[in-house]
Amino acid sequence: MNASRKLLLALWVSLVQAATCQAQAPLKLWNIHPDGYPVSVALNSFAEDVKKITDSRVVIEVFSNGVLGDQPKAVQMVKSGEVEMAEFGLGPLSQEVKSMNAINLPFLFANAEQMFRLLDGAMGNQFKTRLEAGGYVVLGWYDGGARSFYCVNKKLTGPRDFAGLRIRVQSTDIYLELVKLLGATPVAVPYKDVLAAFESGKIDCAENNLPSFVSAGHYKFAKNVFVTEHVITPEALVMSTKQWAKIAPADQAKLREAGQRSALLMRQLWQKRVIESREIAIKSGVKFEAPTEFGAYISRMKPLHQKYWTDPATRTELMTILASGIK
Ligand code: BDP
Repeated sequence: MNASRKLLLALWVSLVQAATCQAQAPLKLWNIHPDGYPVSVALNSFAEDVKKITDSRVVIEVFSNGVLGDQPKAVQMVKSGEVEMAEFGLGPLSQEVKSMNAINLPFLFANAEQMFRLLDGAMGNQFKTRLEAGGYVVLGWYDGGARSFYCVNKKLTGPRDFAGLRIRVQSTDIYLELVKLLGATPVAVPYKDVLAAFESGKIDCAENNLPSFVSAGHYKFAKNVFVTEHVITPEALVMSTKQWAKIAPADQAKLREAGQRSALLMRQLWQKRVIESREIAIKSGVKFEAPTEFGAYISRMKPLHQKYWTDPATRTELMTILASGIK
């Protein structure tokens, strides 16, 4: 081949490459949280990381603040492949893969380390396999924090105080049951609408972790926090299984590496954010109260625990958790 032909060929190859790159639309990553929140920071860093390590073969655009829709909608969009990626709380994912309910039971873990020891090991890998079959490839386990109750005009000090309260929950079986067992009425409201529900008086209380309590503005209404830490839960960075199949195996491996790195970053940022959120809340007049003993709450949860202990879908996981000697 003479020199001018070689040059022509090289030019043609680079034109084709450029055209292919342009044709590749960025993958959409759904996120409910605002900029600066640990999840958002970790997702942006994930997107940058992926672009770099795949030489821009995989480009991700993060859509924060739930601009693509609320969580129930996002779950469906990821499953169908309409949105390629998302960072979800465990609730919707355990509706898909029943065995995941095991790690979302109330008063199971004392801290996130216990939970991550299991999730970063064989149990987490098994959940990943099942979730993949259900439509979600897990790229990293994020921290969903320790969730506690908070109310407007009502100070909770003991189990009896829950009677008759309307408490916002995610539309997930465990949360609905948990609130009922406390003697209150669960009201399922999407996360984005909780603030308005407080404002309009539709709910008396909600439950969440401290960073969400503050970043979503709930602390401006609900001035009484009851630190039950009833659920310590993970979240997950996931990719639609349908879209995953379109990624070359070498790049899939890179996405997994970057996902894990982003999860570790998120978990670090989380600790700091919890402390900062508590300070912001205290400064604005929020009062924190903690139960003096948990026996009464745990015994109220018996039917919930019994249900999942006898369910074959969760029994093995619960036995593994018990055998891991977490307490
Ligand atoms: C936040 C979680 C988010 C949930 C939300 C909720 O990060 O995934 O959707 O709570 O309560 O803490 O709905």
